[in-house]
Amino acid sequence: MIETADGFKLLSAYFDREQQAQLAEAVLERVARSPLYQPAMPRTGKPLSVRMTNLGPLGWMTDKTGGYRYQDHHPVTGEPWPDMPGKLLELWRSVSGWPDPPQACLVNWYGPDARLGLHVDADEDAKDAPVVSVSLGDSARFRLGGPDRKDPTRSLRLNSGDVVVLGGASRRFHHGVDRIYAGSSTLLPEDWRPGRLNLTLRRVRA
Ligand code: MD6
Ligand code: FE
Repeated sequence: MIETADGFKLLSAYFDREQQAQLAEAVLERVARSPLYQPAMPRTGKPLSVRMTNLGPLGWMTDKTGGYRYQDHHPVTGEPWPDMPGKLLELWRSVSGWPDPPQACLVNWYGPDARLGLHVDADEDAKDAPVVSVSLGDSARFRLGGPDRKDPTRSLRLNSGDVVVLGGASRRFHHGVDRIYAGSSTLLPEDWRPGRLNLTLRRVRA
């Protein structure tokens, strides 16, 4: 486990293989009902390489016309997002240090060539609640910087079962995913390989 004074935590192998498999099954069953869609950048409409869906009362999304936002329904099906699996609520209670439950779980899907540019999670009114993330499937190279885009960054490998907490000052640090190590995990069912799932739990409303 890595813990730094700025509130960043990496809980390596937080979930064992059996727990990862149970969590993946619970998430993929929900993704079957609330399918991944291709988000797009505000204004330009440039597609992101990561595909997304959400679980819980609110979901984060972005498209050309509406920009970055939270909404209570799937943009394609129009249905409410599925509930969050109990295991994720339990994880939040154990590691967030926050009294209220998460309101959103963003499900990010990375194929072997997907990446996520350096960004700050800044679309939440609840700016002080931590963000808790879980990685499942193939490993990724995660980049963590500082509050300023120009701050130096370091890279960390995130493996299946790892949990990251961005709390305290690190809640406003830049971060992104540089690459996926395709084929590094056998956790996910074959039709989901190669690839990586990342789940991020958040408080949204203040
Ligand atoms: C990812 N994660 O690991 C992308 N954001 O695929 C994030 O963007 C992230 O891991 C906020 C807090 C933790 C995270
Ligand atoms: Fe993020």
